[in-house]
Amino acid sequence: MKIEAEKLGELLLSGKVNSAWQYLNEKTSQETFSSSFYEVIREAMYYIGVQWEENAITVADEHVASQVCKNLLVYKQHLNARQHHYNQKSGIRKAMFFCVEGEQHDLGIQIVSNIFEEYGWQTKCLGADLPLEHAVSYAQKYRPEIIGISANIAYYLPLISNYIEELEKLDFYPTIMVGGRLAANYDLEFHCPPNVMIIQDLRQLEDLIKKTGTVQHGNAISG
Ligand code: B12
Repeated sequence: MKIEAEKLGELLLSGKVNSAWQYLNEKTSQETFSSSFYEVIREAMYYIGVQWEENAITVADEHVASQVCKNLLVYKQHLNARQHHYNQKSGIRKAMFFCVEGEQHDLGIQIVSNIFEEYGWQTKCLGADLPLEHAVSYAQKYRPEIIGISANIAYYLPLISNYIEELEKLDFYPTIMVGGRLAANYDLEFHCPPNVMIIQDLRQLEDLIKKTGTVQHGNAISG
């Protein structure tokens, strides 16, 4: 995975969308879980993070790589939609995803939204930097079963708690799910109310979606 991630990282930094797409497909086409495709992207972006820490690249380079990633995710989403031929009528399970106000790291939440779509859910990904009042009013209108928030910078944890508190007041009791870099590296249970579902990685997420019968409103998975 390390070599693939570094190679993909370099392609992302070079801004070559087509080459990055080809390489990624080549390396993940044999995998059964579509999370493998996304995990290589995640590792490649983490490699880019290390390059930035070591001053080997600039913030502008990081932006280039992020933009290429966004293109890859949109293309993957487009292909998935064609392959799975979603039946919109049966796609009644709805989920919405976003990052809290100020949080710019939105590649992860787009990946999560893509994965839900692959399993036939109807999703809305509102991306980065969504103010609280807009998150609440959109949710009131859209009435998703699941609301997913991405947590990447520790500084935003108190804000994430505020969002959860407000979203838990919604009268249709959506399940609130939190994931992201912080969920994988910290014990987020201490920062979130007990009913919030904390997801550490994509395998856990895919397992959960497959067992959708056990996703309960406003509650943790019961197995
Ligand atoms: C790319 C990047 C940026 C881009 C973001 C572009 C974009 N549109 O996303 C830009 C250049 C804008 C940026 C800005 C900043 N960044 Co930055 N950035 C990164 C970098 C290199 C990669 C992040 C990324 O895209 N990862 C790839 C995705 C796919 O991974 P992911 O987000 O973890 O998501 C995966 C899982 O976590 C999960 N997931 C994610 N969300 C959710 C949600 C749910 C519900 C679920 C179930 C799962 C889930 O699914 C994904 C697939 O596995 C990281 C390095 C790193 N190690 O993370 C730093 C990093 C996150 N950034 C950091 C910092 C400090 C900043 C800045 C403050 C300074 C700067 N570098 O300019 C600003 C702050 C902006 C802000 N206010 O948010 C720090 C954060 C440290 C901390 N204190 O927490 C990091 C760790 C770099 C570092 N080593 O210091 N950054």
